[in-house]
Amino acid sequence: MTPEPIRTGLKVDALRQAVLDNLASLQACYPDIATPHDWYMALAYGVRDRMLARWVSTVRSFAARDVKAACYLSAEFLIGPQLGNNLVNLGIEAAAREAMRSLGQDLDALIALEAEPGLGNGGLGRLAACYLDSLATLEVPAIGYGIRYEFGIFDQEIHDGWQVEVTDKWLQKGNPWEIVRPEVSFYVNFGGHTETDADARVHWIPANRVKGVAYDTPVLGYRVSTCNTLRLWKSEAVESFDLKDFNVGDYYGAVHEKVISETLSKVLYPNDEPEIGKRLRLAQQYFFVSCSLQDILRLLDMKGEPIARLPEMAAVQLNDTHPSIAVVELMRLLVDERRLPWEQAWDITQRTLAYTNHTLLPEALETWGLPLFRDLLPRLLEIVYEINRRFLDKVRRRYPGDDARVARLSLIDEAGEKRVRMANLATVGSHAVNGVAALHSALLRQTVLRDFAELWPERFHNVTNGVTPRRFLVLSNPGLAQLLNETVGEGWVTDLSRLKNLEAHASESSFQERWRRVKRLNKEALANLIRARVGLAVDPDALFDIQVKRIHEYKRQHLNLLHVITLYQRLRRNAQLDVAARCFIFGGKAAPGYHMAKLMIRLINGVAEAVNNDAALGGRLKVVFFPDFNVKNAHYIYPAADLSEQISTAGKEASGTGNMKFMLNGALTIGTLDGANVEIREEVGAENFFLFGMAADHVDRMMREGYRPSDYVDANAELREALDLVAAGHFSHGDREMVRPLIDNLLHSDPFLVLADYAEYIACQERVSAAWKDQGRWTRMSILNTARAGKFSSDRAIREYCDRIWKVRPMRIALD
Ligand code: 26Q
Repeated sequence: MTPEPIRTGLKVDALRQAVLDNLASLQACYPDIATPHDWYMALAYGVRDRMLARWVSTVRSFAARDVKAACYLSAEFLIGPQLGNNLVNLGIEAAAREAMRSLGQDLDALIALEAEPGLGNGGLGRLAACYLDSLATLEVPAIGYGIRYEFGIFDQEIHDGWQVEVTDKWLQKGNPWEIVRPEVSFYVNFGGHTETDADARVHWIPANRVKGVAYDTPVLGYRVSTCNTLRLWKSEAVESFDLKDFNVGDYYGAVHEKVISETLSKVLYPNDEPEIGKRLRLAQQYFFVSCSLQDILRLLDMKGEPIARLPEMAAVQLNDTHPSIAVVELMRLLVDERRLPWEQAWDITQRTLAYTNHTLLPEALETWGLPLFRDLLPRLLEIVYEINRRFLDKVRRRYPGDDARVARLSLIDEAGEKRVRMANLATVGSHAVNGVAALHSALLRQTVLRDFAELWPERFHNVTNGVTPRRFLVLSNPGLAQLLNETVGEGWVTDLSRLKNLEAHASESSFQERWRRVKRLNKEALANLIRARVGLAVDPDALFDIQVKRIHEYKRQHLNLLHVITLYQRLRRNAQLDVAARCFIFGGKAAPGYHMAKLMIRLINGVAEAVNNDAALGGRLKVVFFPDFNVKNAHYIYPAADLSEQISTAGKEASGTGNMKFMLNGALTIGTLDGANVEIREEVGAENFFLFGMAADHVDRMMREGYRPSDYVDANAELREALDLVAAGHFSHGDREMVRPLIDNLLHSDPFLVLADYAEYIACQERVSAAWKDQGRWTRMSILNTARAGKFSSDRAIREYCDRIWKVRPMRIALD
């Protein structure tokens, strides 16, 4: 038999030879002296080689054909570690394992070495990554556009119970997955002023100019030849610009400008950050949007297509308002640079762009003060005004005399300091607007974008979020994946609805036994990790009750904590009480400037210290704060969960996607009627979901009619006792001052109705405990959760975007 080619062969021998070659020619070493990192790099380059032929074929097919592509613009792509995922999608995990074993290396250890590309905050960034996986798997021509942050989301350490932020140096040891394309680069202007020439043409005379350089990462679909591109922009200084044109004689001034240019793609901003880095954040947004749109127009030119066909060739999706400056920048490119008439440019812009909203929280809606906007992007502000003038003229004609409505619809908020409303801008400039879960989309139409929904009801859609079963099941839960393969066949990986066929086995005791065995091994793996990271022993037989997500008051980690404290008190009162062993696991980062969230982390750790060290509890309760929750750690966490905490105040969590990852891995949900929980409950059945709490309309009514948190404390002795214990410093070494902001906030304002939902939450947790005692019943419910998770595949979500919003179709890639 002829041996396989070394750079493309998918069998053990070729892989083994490729790794040895790479060790020598890329890492400049040999097996005896190679470090684990050398082995990792040698393998990663070998895997990348195997993706390249597919990548090139995909690009070539796209360039040659008259097909439309989806362009996903997002300030965040939380792609997670790449090696394991690429092995899975190529279908060579077993071969790679064997090849590395023959070289004396453990594949899992190498996978664990990979740095996390933390280019996102949380749900929104991870959603973008799941969507790229599904687009490639569904063979849809697509490109993701974003920023190549040098520093991603900070790493979280816990010191004395407090969060400490540590810079994330993910690029320090090199990134084998990216390919820099110095020739794919664009200029982006900032500052200065505009001038109008004799032909009424506007020229933007910028004060500064930055270059964006493309860094490409291949995104391979699962067992297909489609390999799409994630194109991230790095900012660089434009040497000649500063030195020759503007800073003549001022060498140090020029170098300073250069430093500023290069800071544009330096760091990812955390959400929930009050007021810091505003100017740089807007500059980042404009920078990556301008590079991306220029690139899209360049690709159109390369295909020989006229500019008028842009909407037939590209669907540009705006992932929240972060890229919504695209509405204005596309108009600028079409009108100022391509010299199109305004009306035609506007028609093209609207038909090309679509906008996804991810939040209803008023404080999270992006606006930019006019002085900053004008100073940084003078030409764009002029275009915003022109868009607004034409838009409001139409509104006035339709609603004569309705000034209040005009003020609400305006792109400019005129109350107080004038600000540009980015959600209004995105809505006006798009042909489609969608929310991310049914409830969220309905509320969006009724609240934040109500006037727009009245104006253009046909523009509004819902696309419920989804998650990729490749990363969140095949890769991270191989034991369960194997059991599913044996039970329903392998088709579920790309057709998640096939998990339905598990239902027939849900009550079979032999199948239940195997199901529990898988969960048990996953819990042991997480327990080992907890021992290594936190130094705490937890019992894999206990109920693993998990809440992992960003720390935020609306997500109500403190409600969960009040339950822990309540159980703690009950056990301290009566050690004989029959309480099922539970291990409460929390994880998540707090924005560095969000003091209340950081205090919540401190309190979780304080409760953990008290609970874990109280001998009277007989080890029945354990509390863990798992540090540095990220995609890599998530691989161990979701598969080990028995209970998924989805307890946000109804109406506040747009969708949630962690809820879907837990469900897919057989966790039961305790949750409110919020975000996608509503649909999860519909799919799994009310009898398999632990529901509690006020519904969104009730929350809304209560907040409007006046909510008195103290009423709930007066009515509930256990709640009072729990709050008193916290207030007395029981979980803060006697420090009452430390916890005061949290207690005061709950007692005197409680904007997220923690106290109002407490009693129902505790009662619901009692139903959870009762269900847990009957392991047959629990296992059946667990199986049904996985069986009915089909809807929450990102493949389903992407099909909906393709059919309803983008009008983009798959394109088969033949390997050359
Ligand atoms: C904004 C301005 C300045 C700096 C940062 C930001 C910023 C960055 C990230 C604001 C928001 C985000 C991220 C938001 C997010 O993750 N939203 C979540 O999106 C998920 C996917 O749709 C939903 O499932 C979650 O419900 C939603 O909270």
